[in-house]
Amino acid sequence: MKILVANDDGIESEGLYRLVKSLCKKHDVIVVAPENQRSAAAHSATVFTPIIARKVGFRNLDVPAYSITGTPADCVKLGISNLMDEKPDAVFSGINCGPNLGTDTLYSGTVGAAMEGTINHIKSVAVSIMSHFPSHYETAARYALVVADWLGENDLPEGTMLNVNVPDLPEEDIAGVKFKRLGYYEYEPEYVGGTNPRGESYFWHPLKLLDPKCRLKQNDVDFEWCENGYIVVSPLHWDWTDALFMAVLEKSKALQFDGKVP
Ligand SMILES: [Mn+2]
Repeated sequence: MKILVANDDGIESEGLYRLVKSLCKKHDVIVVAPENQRSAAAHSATVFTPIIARKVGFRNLDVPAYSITGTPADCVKLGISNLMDEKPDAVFSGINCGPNLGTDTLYSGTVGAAMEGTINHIKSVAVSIMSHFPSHYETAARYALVVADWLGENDLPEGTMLNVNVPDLPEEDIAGVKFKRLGYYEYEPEYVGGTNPRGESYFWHPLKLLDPKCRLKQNDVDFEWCENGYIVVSPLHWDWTDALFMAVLEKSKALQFDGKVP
């Protein structure tokens, strides 16, 4: 397959290199990645400033690579529309340094890039490793190749991408693969504050989970399995519409409005 590889940790990221190194063994790979760290950029797009794209060498690998000033989703959109001669067969995003599970997927640039592939009708996959200081990229890289080979023979439903999280373990210690729904993460609500040297107030996200309080309410969701040594794959769809509640709203007379004064 022809695979476009993007990420949100930036062109220099080790995870991106390991993913490309694995996929290019069997597939044609092109890399388009942000020049800087763009984690938590979600699906944001650059529309009020131009995006600069620079063709760059990609370490010791003979693959075309571009470093761009845009977001992770920009990488995929620009890659498909301007940087590639033809549409890729697949988009892979990652390997993200750190998990992208549960409600964190809403903030994830790794997932945002993959979702951009999906809404362009391309089979797309986000791959993340569970540790922020990974020791075993090879496991996630190897499983990404397994998924790529599967995608060579199989389609995803229209509008659906795969979100893959891999424990930071040697291959032989992986317990198996589970297909699970997203869980709900709850963070420490308050930012850590202070005063900077110029006398201005600042607020810094503590990135601290309220744990295990919120987790106790949940059963059989993605992060539980991932923490127990399983690779977890979650199919995600771009359509956030709550169809059941839409039917409730349609029946609500109080919400009707026709512009006439009663
Ligand atoms: Mn990231």
